[in-house]
Amino acid sequence: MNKPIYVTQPYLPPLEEFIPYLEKIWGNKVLTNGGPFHQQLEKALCDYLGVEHIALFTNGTIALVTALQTLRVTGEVITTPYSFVATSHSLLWNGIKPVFVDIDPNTLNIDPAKIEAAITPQTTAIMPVHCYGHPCDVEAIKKIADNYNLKVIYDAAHAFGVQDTQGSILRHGDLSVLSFHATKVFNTFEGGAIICPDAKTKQRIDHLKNFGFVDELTVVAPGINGKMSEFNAALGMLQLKYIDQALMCRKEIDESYRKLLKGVKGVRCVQEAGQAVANYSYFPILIDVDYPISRDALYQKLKDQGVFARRYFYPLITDFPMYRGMSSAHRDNLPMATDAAFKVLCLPIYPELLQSELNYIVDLIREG
Ligand code: T4K
Repeated sequence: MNKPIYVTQPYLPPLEEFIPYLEKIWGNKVLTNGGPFHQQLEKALCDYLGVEHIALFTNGTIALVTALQTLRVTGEVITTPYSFVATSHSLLWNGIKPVFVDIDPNTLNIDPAKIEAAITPQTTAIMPVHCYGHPCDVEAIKKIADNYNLKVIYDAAHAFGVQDTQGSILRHGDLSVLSFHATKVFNTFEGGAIICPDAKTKQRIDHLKNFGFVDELTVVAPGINGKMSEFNAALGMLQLKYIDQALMCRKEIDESYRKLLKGVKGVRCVQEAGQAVANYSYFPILIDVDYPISRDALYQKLKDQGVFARRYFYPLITDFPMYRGMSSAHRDNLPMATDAAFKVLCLPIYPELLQSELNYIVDLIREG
């Protein structure tokens, strides 16, 4: 292959279609602070995602940090080590101690059966991740949270558009947080959002993302600047027009990988976790010991041939220096997450990936 094949490539609508949006911004000179595109995108995303309230953010990480502030979470929060480091960093930014529990080896999401044993008098919340857009066991998590009076904040960075049989996966928990980063299914270059259940909570989030301002003279909390700009919101409006098409392409790629990789010894495709509507945001495979070469050797081989697969999520969050001294970070406490981190490889998946490129990738994997 002549051109490199990355793990993902952002979808961009035709440039000329963005010009009218820019002309509007240039015309009214409202660049940020909840302007018309910001308002339009909040409304459009509520409609598209089937949720009641959404607050847009400059990125998913600031949205996570603000979600914890919104619910005044303190003390200890139970979370997963098998995620992007922003999940637990958002806890440290709030002076909260992450307590890591292991994952379910099938879904690679936090294992609800392990949560109860990690609860202490300091525990105030659970922060699970819908990893790769595969829904967590939301019912089991809710039961534990209700029993122990804990808040639940879902890191739903990967879960744009995912639905269970009753509707959006984002309606679960007290809050859900999305990322609209360039590498995500739906992107606004940089961006993110908090989904919340009621108007009062949305108002608190809106204050917190705007320095805590309620009006010109009143500041009610030590808020941050987390506002999405008009440029990003306008781009979001345009991207929404193409999202169904993009999801359809991803579905076809997912199906093609599953078909072609079937029967390749030592290669396991991660199962879908029973979602009614999936978003195919990642295509993780697990490289078992009976594959002819190691996961890292395969990663390097693909790279040498211009295929930039990624080992999401290796190293585990708990292997980074700011976490590894914590007792819950010990590998003995996290055997399933450790195993997955050493086996996983996320293959390229994005709307414009060609079938010929996919065949090329699969052929390289088949060769071993
Ligand atoms: N929670 C979870 C569970 C998350 O996965 C993330 C982000 C967050 C929270 C935080 O949300 P944000 O604050 O980011 O909104 C990427 C992303 O930077 C990050 O957003 C994402 N998760 C994470 C899983 O992946 P990198 O360092 O692997 O990205 P990078 O720059 O190596 O990009 C991967 C490939 O994508 C490149 O090889 C080429 C392609 N690419 C990337 C960019 C940025 C492009 O073609 N164009 C681009 O502009 O972290």
